Amino acid sequence: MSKKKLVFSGVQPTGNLHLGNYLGALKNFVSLQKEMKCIYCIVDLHAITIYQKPDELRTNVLETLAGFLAAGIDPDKSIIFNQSSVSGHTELAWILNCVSRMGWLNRMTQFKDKAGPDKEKASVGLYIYPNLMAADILLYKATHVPVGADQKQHLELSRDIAQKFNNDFNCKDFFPLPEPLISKNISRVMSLRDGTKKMSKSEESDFSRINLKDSADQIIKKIKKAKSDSEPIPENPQELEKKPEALNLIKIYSDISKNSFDKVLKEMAGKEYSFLKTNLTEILINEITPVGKEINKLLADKSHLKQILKKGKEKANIIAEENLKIIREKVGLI
Ligand code: AQP
Repeated sequence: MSKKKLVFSGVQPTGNLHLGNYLGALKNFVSLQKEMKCIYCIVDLHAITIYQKPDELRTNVLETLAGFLAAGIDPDKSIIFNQSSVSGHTELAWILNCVSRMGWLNRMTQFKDKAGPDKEKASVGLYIYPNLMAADILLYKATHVPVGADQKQHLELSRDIAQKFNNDFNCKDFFPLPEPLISKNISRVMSLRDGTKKMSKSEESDFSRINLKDSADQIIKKIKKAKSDSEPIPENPQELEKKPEALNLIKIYSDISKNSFDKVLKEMAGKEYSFLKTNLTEILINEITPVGKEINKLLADKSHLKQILKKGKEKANIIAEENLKIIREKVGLI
């Protein structure tokens, strides 16, 4: 098996990037650039599994790219491109559709969440999305995939598909079994309004999330309105487990301030949530508003952004075509 480590991860261009994407994925993407070769993809084909207005999709691809760059992903170190520009993703996805099993897809909880109560009305693309995700990763024979905890199940499926391909086509170790890299401190940032739901771009209320482009004023208002608790902050972490919104705020504070959860809880115990909120607002403004300003600055030069995507596509395509040539041979395609 190739021992070369390679990172692949993707983000959907479905709207403003938020604190969940930033802490759960982007910060990890940035730090991994120091250790390994990385490929970061704007997964527009995943986005269209739910209808997107074409003009908005085009805008969102560039917004997402600007978010990557503003967070610190360096196009000279990492390959950055949009998924639909490398056709190997869809070709391999078809091959993997024929390897993956219906029973495996039926277990995917994200489909159940996103399809809602009337599954008959969901697109077929939404159902087979995890096979495309497996293709994204395996096309480059990536070994490591930084994701938020919400994507863990899809990554396990990618491993199952890789394993079955290797068995079916008698090529032990051809596809590496990709490993998830999940942020230890905060793997799932929750909604500011409902601590049982993850922070998400598609949640209707903008007060449920901190967007990377939020102004200091918006951050102040959102944290002020964020659900917490009427009683002081408890000392005991088990007490906090019963208060998911409060727990979420403390975890966010701990992650951004780079202090352990236990240390933060010790410091905050017995204090009112307003104390935590004041401190949290301050570090959020310091961390997030420079990223937002940089996104806006980058968006002012769209041709520069398109050039980065073009260069990234060319680099990605070379690796994809090399691997696909072997994959086609293994499957028996002439
Ligand atoms: N709340 C979150 N906490 C931690 N990590 C998160 N990620 C997303 N939300 C959170 C991680 O960000 C990466 C990119 O996610 P995505 O935008 O491609 O897809 P998603 O998980 O479907 O994100 P959203 O915000 O919920 O988008 P919509 O609303 O459009 O479906 C992934 O690594 C993800 O784990």
